[in-house]
Amino acid sequence: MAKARSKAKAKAEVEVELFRKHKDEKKGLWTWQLKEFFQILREDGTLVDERLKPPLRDEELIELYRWMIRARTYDERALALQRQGRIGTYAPLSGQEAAQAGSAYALEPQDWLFPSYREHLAMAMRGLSWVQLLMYWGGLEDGMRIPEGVNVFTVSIPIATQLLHAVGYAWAAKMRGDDVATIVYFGDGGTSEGDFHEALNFAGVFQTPTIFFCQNNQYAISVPRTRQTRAETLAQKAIAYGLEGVQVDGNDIMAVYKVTRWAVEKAHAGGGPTLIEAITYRYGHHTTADDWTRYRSKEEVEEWKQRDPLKRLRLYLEGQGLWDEAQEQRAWEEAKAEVAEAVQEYERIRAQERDVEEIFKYMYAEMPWHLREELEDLRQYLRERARERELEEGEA
Ligand SMILES: Cc1ncc(C[n+]2csc(CCOP(=O)(O)OP(=O)(O)O)c2C)c(N)n1
Ligand SMILES: [Mg+2]
Repeated sequence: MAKARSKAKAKAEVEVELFRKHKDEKKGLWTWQLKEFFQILREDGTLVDERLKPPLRDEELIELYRWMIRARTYDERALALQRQGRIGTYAPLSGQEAAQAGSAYALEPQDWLFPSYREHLAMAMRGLSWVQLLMYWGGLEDGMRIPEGVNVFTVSIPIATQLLHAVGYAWAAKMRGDDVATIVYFGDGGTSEGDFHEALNFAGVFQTPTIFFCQNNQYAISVPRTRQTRAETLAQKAIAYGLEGVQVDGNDIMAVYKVTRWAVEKAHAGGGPTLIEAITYRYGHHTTADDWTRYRSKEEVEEWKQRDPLKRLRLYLEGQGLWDEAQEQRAWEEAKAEVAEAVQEYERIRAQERDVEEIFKYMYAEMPWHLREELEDLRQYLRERARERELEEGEA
């Protein structure tokens, strides 16, 4: 075990050297950690430097590409379901597939993932089904009853609260001597929350095995990144807390995987936390309750689509002779069928009779007295309403 760890550490050091050397040609020693933008796979599907390619097998790259296709398919379908009133509010992820797939794939099986509300792909890759995700967005409480063995926490709607959960879990694991790291996802806007600073500070002091994964998608609803902070990068915020911070091309799955893998290996080897800023973009609305045309130009969105994470990996795979048009078509068809099946199953579950107890029952192992009281109040209210309705109908 110790040997494996020191080997992993040595490997991580080599990789760090590679990043530095690669970047040092232009700027100083610290720049790759602070300001430089780490990229391996260019927009046109070629590699910046052959030596930077992460140790992923061809089949793994294909599988990652398939995951991104599934996610985009799910995203488009979920958006349509919301417009048809078949699920509630929905937060689209399109554009951020590489950031999520590359980072989630870098984890060890025993690691834990703490999502915000946009991490459908990262959650699915860690074992949560599309059906459960649809249940959550459809307002069914048990959508977030995470199955045993799926190391994913529940969705966090309050911005940045999940960072503290991830640090707390990692700290507990460290105290228990468990070989577990945590990864937590948040946005550019999340870095302005007090919770972000508390979490990074605590993680630095107690050297918790935590990967802070910021998907900088340029906006917090309508607020652009430039209004979030005067700092040149979000990654550099790590410095104040004594952590390492890396800025990576979030639309480049190879770079995201490599940097996250380095941070995961470091965390498991006792090297403490890392802040990763993944530069990316959401193509769609913040949520279905938003309208991006009010604060972004069509040109801006089109420009980002030139850096599309799927297109880039597809070009690479085609260039390597690993992928062709027929496989492409089949992959989209398979994804469509998979998502359609999930939608069908979700609607079957949604049509079932449900009890209001569900609203209260999943927060605690045993329902505390105040929730029991609220549940009784609600039942009482519903009984009264039903009686009133009967009377009204009787009179009519
Ligand atoms: C504590 C808190 N304050 C405000 C909100 C309302 N709110 C929801 S999403 C959001 C913007 C978050 O932006 P960012 O962190 O960049 O994440 P993104 O949605 O872009 O992924 C805000 C302000 C909230 N959910 N929680
Ligand atoms: Mg954002």
